[in-house]
Amino acid sequence: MLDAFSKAVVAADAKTAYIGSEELQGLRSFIAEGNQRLDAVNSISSNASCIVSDAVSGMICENQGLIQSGGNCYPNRRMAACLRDGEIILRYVCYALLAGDSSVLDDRCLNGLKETYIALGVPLASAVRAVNIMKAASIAFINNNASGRKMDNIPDGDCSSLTAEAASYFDKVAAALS
Ligand SMILES: CCC1=C(C)/C(=C/C2=NC(=C\c3[nH]c(/C=C4\NC(=O)[C@H](C)[C@H]4CC)c(C)c3CCC(=O)O)/C(CCC(=O)O)=C2C)NC1=O
Repeated sequence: MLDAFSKAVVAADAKTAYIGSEELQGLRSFIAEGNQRLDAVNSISSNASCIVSDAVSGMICENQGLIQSGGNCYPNRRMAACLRDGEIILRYVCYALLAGDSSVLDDRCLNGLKETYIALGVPLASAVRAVNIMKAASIAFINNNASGRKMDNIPDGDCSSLTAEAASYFDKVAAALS
C-alpha cells in the first residue's frame, strides 16, 4: 500500500537515485492542495450512505429484474450484500483519494473481485452501473454542488484536478469489473 510520498521513494529507489526535483515539485503541490484534498474526502465520506443507496436504487430502477426472484439483489440477504459492497468500494476509493495513490484500492479491494463476482453470479454490468452512479454523485459532492446538500463551510475553489483524480479511481473499479 503506497501513498504519494512512498510512491516517490519506491520509484526513486528502483532507479537507485535521489528523489529528483520533478518528483519533489509533484509532492510540493500535493502538500499545497492538501486541505482541498481533505475536504474532498470528507465530502464523499460524510455522504457515503446517501451516495451508495442512491446508486444501488438507481441501478435497480433501471433493471427491476435484480429484485425479482432469480435477480442478484433478491432476497434481502443479497440486497444487503450489494449495499455493503457499494460501501466497501466507496470506502476504498476514499482511501485512494486521501493517499493520492490507487494501490490500496487495487490490492485490498479490486484484486480478485471480478472473479468473485463471476463465481457468485453477481452481474458485472449492473455493478459497473452502480459504480458509475457513485462516481457522478461523488464528483458533485466534491464540487459541493450536489443538489440540496451544499456544505457552507467549504470555500469555493477549482476542484478539477481532484475530481479528475477521483473519477480515475472509479474508472479503475469499472475497468476491473469489465
Ligand atoms: C475488502 C473488499 C471486499 C469486497 C469488495 C467484497 C465483496 C464480496 N461481495 C460478495 C457478495 C455479493 N455481492 C453482491 C453485490 C451485488 N449484487 C448485485 O446485483 C449488484 C450488481 C451488486 C451491488 C452493487 C451480492 C448480491 C453478493 C451476494 C451474492 C450471493 O451470496 O449470492 C462476496 C461474497 C461473500 C459475501 O457474500 O459476503 C464478497 C467477498 N468482500 C470484501 O472483503
